[in-house]
Amino acid sequence: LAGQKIAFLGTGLMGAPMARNLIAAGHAVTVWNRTHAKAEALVADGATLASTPADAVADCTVAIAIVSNGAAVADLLFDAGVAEAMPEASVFIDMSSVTPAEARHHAARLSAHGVAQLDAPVSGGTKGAAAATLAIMAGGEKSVFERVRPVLEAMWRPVLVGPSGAGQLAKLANQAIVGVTIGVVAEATLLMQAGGGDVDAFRDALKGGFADSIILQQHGRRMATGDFEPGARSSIQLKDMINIAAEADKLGIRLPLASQVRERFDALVNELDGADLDHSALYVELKRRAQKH
Ligand code: NA7
Repeated sequence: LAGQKIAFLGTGLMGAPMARNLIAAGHAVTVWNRTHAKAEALVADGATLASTPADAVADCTVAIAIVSNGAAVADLLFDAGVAEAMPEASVFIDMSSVTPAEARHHAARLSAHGVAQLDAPVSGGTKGAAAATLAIMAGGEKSVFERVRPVLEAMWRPVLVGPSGAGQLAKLANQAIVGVTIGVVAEATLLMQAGGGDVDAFRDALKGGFADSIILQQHGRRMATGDFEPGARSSIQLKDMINIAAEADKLGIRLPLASQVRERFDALVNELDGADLDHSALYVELKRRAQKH
């Protein structure tokens, strides 16, 4: 299935390296981004530039979007005319993180245009996107999933987790683990620092133990060095934490740990001006909280 005509909408922090990997896998990739310069940068890698999202998808077999949230996806699909312009029997893969309800709603509206949707949000951050080692959680029909699986494999490991919306539910569960883990890695780092321990040696010592994780190593390192250049923005982690709370509410369950962490991300974004800092900057908010007066 190499050589698909792929339209790629949204070449932000995640989208740009993902589009590069699709080109490297031998697909013909047409790119569009709201801020045009970010899409233009991919022409040197072999992408074709489209001037509107509708133009980008006009003769595609598969369209992929990875934009900020569900409202941005709806803008593209229904205001910018993507749903209308998608060829009959093409597949729209939404790799953005949106709510399960939004995913199901978009899928239903697209099917009226003869277009199938797969929700396929990812985990692995910009490093995973660049290295083509993204975990991909897909929701939709099995036949559609099988059709586009080779395309997704250019980005790593797609797994079908259920019907439409299930990929987004898995992503929310994933983000609960990410958010809470970042929080506890920050608290562990603060504990070590308060007691005069060497935090770099600490992370090294924990390698391979029960508490080891990519978050301990990658995000913990950022906390130690104060490097909060965004790999994943705090504003986006906050969106996920809000969506987790809303979904839990809808399902009638309480998630007290995720809810604590949502409040801390809210403070980071809205009190400390941290929207565009990496989500590991939760450390800064927790450090502020750690000071006893
Ligand atoms: P970024 O780097 O903030 O990228 C967000 C992208 O979404 C970027 O291309 C934006 O265009 C685009 N965007 C945002 N709003 C719109 C609207 N209304 N219409 C069209 N395009 C829009 O985030 P990431 O790459 O880290 O994350 C993207 C998704 O992956 C997100 O759902 C995460 O949760 C997971 P811009 O360049 O600002 O013009």
